[in-house]
Amino acid sequence: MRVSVVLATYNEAENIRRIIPKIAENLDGYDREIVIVDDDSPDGTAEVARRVSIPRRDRVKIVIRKGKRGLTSAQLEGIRESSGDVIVIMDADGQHDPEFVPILLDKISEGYDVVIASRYVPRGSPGGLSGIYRYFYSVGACLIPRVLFYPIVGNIRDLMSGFFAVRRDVICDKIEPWVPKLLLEILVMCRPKRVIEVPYKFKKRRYGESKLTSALIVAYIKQILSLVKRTFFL
Ligand SMILES: Nc1nc2c(ncn2[C@@H]2O[C@H](COP(=O)(O)OP(=O)(O)O)[C@@H](O)[C@H]2O)c(=O)[nH]1
Ligand SMILES: [Mg+2]
Repeated sequence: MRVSVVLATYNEAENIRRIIPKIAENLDGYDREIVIVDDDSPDGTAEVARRVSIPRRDRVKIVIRKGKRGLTSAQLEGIRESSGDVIVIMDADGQHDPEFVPILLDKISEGYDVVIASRYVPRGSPGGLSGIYRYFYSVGACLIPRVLFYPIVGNIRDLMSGFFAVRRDVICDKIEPWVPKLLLEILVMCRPKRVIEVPYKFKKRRYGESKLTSALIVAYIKQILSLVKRTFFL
């Protein structure tokens, strides 16, 4: 099994400096690469990534996109640029713990197509979400697609997770790059058969700021509407 860890970054210089060695350490022994897709961050994230990757240059690929923004489109670009048969999607800001990646990969080895680090199953926790408002947004935002797409996603609780492992062969071409939530798109549009959640305790962002804005909330509502249209009306 070859593993590609895909990290989309925007202004994560301090975080990327720490996470690259940690991922490398935790995936020691795996056939793996790290693919970073940076949208030309003004804080020099890509340069920092390049510097900390020098000792492991052959296994870190840095893609810099100019004049483009957007998390999912960056992640899709990373997937296209990667070569693993298993992809791990995670954030670079410290909220997703590299120590958890081998746990996700163990489940892939057991035969699952998608393994989700889940905040909303027993022993999982959304602890690192900044504030009660974020918490309700996240819970509410999960509930809507759970109800709408119940026949497709069944009992999966954390449809909004940004931390998961997926086999490349289940990623289909029906994913829209403008949507904010890649996992939801994969689950609803690509319909992987074997999906499992593993409890995960969400961490606090280490440095820098969240990019969650009201524009992203609007984009999320648009994603749900678009999924409804593509699922039930096309
Ligand atoms: N390349 C790229 N990465 C992004 C963009 N927006 C967010 N990210 C990255 O996506 C990850 C999650 O973003 P974050 O702001 O922490 O979202 P939150 O956890 O929902 O608050 C981080 O690694 C960000 O640097 C973007 O427009 N382009
Ligand atoms: Mg974050």
